[in-house]
Amino acid sequence: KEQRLAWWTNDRFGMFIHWGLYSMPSRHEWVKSNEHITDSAYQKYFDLYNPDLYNPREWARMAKAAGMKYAVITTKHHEGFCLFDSKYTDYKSTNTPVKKDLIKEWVEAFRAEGLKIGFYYSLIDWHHPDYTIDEVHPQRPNNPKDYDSLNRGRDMAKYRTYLQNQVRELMTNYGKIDILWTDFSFPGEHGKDHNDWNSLELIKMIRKLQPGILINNRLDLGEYADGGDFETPEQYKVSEWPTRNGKRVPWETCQTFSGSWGYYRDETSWKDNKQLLVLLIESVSKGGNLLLNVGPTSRGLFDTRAQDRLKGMGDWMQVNSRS
Ligand code: FUL
Repeated sequence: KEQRLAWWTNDRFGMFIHWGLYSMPSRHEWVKSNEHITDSAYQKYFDLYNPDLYNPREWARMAKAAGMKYAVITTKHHEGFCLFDSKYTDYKSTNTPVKKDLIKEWVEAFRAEGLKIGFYYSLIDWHHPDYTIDEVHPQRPNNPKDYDSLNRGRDMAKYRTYLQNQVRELMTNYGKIDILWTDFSFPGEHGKDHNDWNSLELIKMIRKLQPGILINNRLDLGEYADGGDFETPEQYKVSEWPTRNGKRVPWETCQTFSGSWGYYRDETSWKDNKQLLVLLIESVSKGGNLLLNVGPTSRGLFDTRAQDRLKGMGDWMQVNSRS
């Protein structure tokens, strides 16, 4: 495990990218859930999805100039829309006006700039007809008695096969993948745990297909032998190097510029350059990595506020980075 993690521990700084249909309304990647938008009302974003200014080489150049060494992109977020050409769904970018496997182009572009490649994959899926309604996803029913009727006809076993198939595609069709960043739903009476994802089987398959890959800790396998390669404190600064059973663990904090992960045009809570640098420096000084998120616009651009901040990081990294 330590050997697997060697490059990652050295590189320290990566770019997270949250991109999907939610970039169009531009008010949070959870917009469908937050605003209780129905499938049919959400359909317009699929029908119109056309990031005509998408140029992943430019994104990769900005990441590299910021001093980032790896990047992780949402291949599918909770909304269920796939940015890659999956055989197992029609809900994918190739069927929208853009007509492209956006992930394929992204992988080629980021690899060409020498960045390591990471895939985020949401185990949660608000669109799949077999994904059962739980305490959080797509949203908690008003009356707990409604779980049964809402979930009639939904079959998590079928959804598990779907997710396994999609992860296999991601691990097979895009060459060497350096990181898999899964995202789960919380355990609880009406929540989900590793049995819902069949995490043990999933992790076996992933390791077989991509022997060197790093996997985050969001398969809910905490106490098992292969609980994931690193911890993922989200949106907070750790006060000291996190430990498990008294031993320091590898960790990466993921953070946004402004609060939302998906593009949120009107958010005004952007961190300034100094805050972001402090975040990087404090994380590294406590043995951690920083995965800093950009939410591109629906046309495929980085907002100028994001560009300014990346530039600020780059100016500092140019003088202070170890490589
Ligand atoms: C969370 C998700 O719900 C957010 O939308 C985001 O993707 C973050 C990195 O993980 O659990």
